[in-house]
Amino acid sequence: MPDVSTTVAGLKLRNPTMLASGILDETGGTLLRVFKAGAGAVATKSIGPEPRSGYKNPTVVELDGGLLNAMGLPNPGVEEFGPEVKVALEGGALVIGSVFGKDADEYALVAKRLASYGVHGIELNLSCPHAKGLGAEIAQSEEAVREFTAAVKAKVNVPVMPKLSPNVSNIARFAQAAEDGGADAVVAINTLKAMAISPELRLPILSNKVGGLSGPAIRPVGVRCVYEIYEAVDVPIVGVGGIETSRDALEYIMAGASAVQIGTALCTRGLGVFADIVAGLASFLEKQEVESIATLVGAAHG
Ligand code: RRO
Repeated sequence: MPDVSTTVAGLKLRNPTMLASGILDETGGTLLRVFKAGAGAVATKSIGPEPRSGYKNPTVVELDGGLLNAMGLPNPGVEEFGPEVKVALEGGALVIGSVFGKDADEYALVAKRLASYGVHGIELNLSCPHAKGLGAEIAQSEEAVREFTAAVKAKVNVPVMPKLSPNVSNIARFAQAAEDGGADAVVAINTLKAMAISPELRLPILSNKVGGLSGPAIRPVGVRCVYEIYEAVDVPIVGVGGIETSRDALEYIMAGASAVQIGTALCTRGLGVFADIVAGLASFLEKQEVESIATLVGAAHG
């Protein structure tokens, strides 16, 4: 049996699939359900210091190649979220707590609180494509990425993984900034800044007008970003963006990802997507007579 396990920033995952932040991840029950369905780890919805209701509807619209969303960081706040993390951890899930805030101190405070609940790692959402003062600007500043990462690293003892934005001209420089700040891994990519307009209404469909595009349409962008980051940093990469099948996952892995996250595909393929991808990876390894998934990380770099 080929070895599909992977290690990311010291975290041993039974397989390289993870639940991406933003879907089925606001309660301990759903996080645990996704883990039991086969995910190697689960990332929580991005959690801030206080409860937030998010934007008015419409917050999501289905497009040809994926989903466009502007949820507006809805979340129960870090204090309320404690019992949810506990449910997921007690059920045996490997949990990555996703964090946002308005400044480096808030990120550090929320990360510290999540770490105190026992999460195995922290993902820093430095890349929400549309929330003013809560990600969109941080994503555009290499200095902010470095500073926020360092502030969180100083407060927690679990691995810290900044999630980077594709909405920049050179994502590799942002990955280097994260590495300089002490990141243990980087996650790439968040959604692409985008808009859809209703011709009948003559208006943008989302209440926030601008949102983030996810799903198969963005996969080649994500693969390119991971490929560029792999050549620029020494830390592990978690690839995300449009992965639906084992072949999609293999593209990211060969571009340089040690693990991959799956989000939008849960809407189109259901919870079975994790087991399907893992089975496909195992069968690919067997056919190619490769012993472990780890050997394929970065294979496309020649
Ligand atoms: O909540 C959102 O609207 C959202 C977030 Br925090 C994010 O990081 N990426 C995205 O597409 N939507």
